[in-house]
Amino acid sequence: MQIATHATQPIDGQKPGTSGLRKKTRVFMQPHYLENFVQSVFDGIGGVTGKTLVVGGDGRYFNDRAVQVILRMAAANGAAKVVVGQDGLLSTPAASNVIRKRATDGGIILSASHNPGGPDEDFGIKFNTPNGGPAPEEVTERIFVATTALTEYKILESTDIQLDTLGETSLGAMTVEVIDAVADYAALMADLFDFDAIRALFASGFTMRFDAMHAVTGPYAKAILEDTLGAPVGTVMNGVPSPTFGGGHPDPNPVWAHDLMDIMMADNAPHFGAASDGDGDRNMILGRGTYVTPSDSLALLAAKAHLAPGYADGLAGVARSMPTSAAVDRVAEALGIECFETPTGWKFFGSLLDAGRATLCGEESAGTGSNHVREKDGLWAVLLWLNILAATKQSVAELLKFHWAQYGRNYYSRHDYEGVDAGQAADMMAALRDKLPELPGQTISGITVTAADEFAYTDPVDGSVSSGQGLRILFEGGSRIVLRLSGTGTVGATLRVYLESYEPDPDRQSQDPQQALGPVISAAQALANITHYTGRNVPDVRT
Ligand code: VG1
Ligand code: CO
Repeated sequence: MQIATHATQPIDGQKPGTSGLRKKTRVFMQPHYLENFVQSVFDGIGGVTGKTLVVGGDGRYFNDRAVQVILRMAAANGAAKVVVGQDGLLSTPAASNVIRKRATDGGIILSASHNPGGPDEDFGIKFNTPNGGPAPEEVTERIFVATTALTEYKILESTDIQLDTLGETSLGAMTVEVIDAVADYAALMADLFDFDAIRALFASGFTMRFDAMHAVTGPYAKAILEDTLGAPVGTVMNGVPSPTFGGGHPDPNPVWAHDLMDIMMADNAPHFGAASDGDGDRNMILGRGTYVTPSDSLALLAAKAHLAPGYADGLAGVARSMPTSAAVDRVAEALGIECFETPTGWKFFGSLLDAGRATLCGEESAGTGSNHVREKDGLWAVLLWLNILAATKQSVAELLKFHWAQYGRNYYSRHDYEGVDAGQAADMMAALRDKLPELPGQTISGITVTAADEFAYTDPVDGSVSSGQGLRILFEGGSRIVLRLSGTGTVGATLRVYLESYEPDPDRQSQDPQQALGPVISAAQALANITHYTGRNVPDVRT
């Protein structure tokens, strides 16, 4: 087999965003596009000579082709070994686990996560460092710099490598090991949770529905929930991964997981419902007739995690992304543990987890996870909920109600304006940024601003600084508006408006969130002139 060195030139815009490089699939399929980026990843991490990498993806369209290219490029660049999930599949948390468990030099995950898949939809690629976590900004910056100076890439000329059979094969001088995508991950979950108690719960007639949204978690959920924990066959719906996710958005929120929502809001609903996203790192939690916001889920899990064997010693600390509601802050205060507020994106939790400062982390975008891996983990969150339900014998609705009665309720909603004009969105943010200094003391829609700033973060462990992480306006009584532009979209700009208010009175904790947030929603409109800049009267998605 020959190593071919292809001359190439830098391609514009290969800059990783919130979670890796995401583009239209057809962009990735252009000549040299994928190869350029993969070579830049290798160059950006100091080469891969003698290294061992993990590769896998969420099974979306082009996953199979991209894996073959990465294997041949790794071989040509002198890697010793690549560990790859069977058929090129690995959920993001499972990949994180394999990277850590085998003490490898990192991994490449192919996914555009919750974005739809297909030839006309989205594809993505991200590099995870040896701790199993998303590359921090310093590393993604080095990769980006490499993309801007690239002159050639190396690839081994070979036929496709068979990825459907477990075991080791050679590719040139490199070893390819095909592993069961589920086994190591399932073993880790069995270590963390009381599987006997969850088994007993299902045996007692407890029912649930897990919507894998035609994405990568189907095989994981079937193996764990149905085959191991005894949930009836059919508990997992949409459980066969499809390259186009059945034509939907594999985004576990009430809008895109509406089939599951309908089931859970019906009279004879199962006791528990959950969904996960394209690459298996997000989760949506539902009870009978009850939707749990991700921010509330994080807070409740923090309050009850000690009920699971893996967290019986309690939590060292918790961390949430800045736009996530302050519900978990109240739990941390009651527990007397540290609570960190980080920029959006899982990469910012890594140093806190590595340093043992945080045990649980979460984001309002349906991401929850812990120190068991270095990614958010959808199925993990579902199993922790199941463990808590088994231990408390309470329903999801009861758990939430008692939680709010104890800590107060943080009403929360995110309004997304998708695919808006990028220039207009930037203008809107600039205009609001200019206004921030004069806002404190002003009363808007009946609520008074106490502080307004642009969020910047200094990592308490490594001292790295990240600025420009979202505009936030705080009001008296714990209400808050945050605005930021998405770093995962592939068309125009997506504006995210995060809305929050705090209600300590149990008699006022069962309002409709959109109603409870009314003053905050009108204040956001008034302050940012959203309709003017986006041309929309209403958001595209409300979660
Ligand atoms: C979104 C979410 C963020 C999440 C990121 C990756 O980013 O808001 O919380 O970490 O997606 O999630 P943005 O920049 O579009 O707001 V996933 O499941 O892609 O890996
Ligand atoms: Co994801």
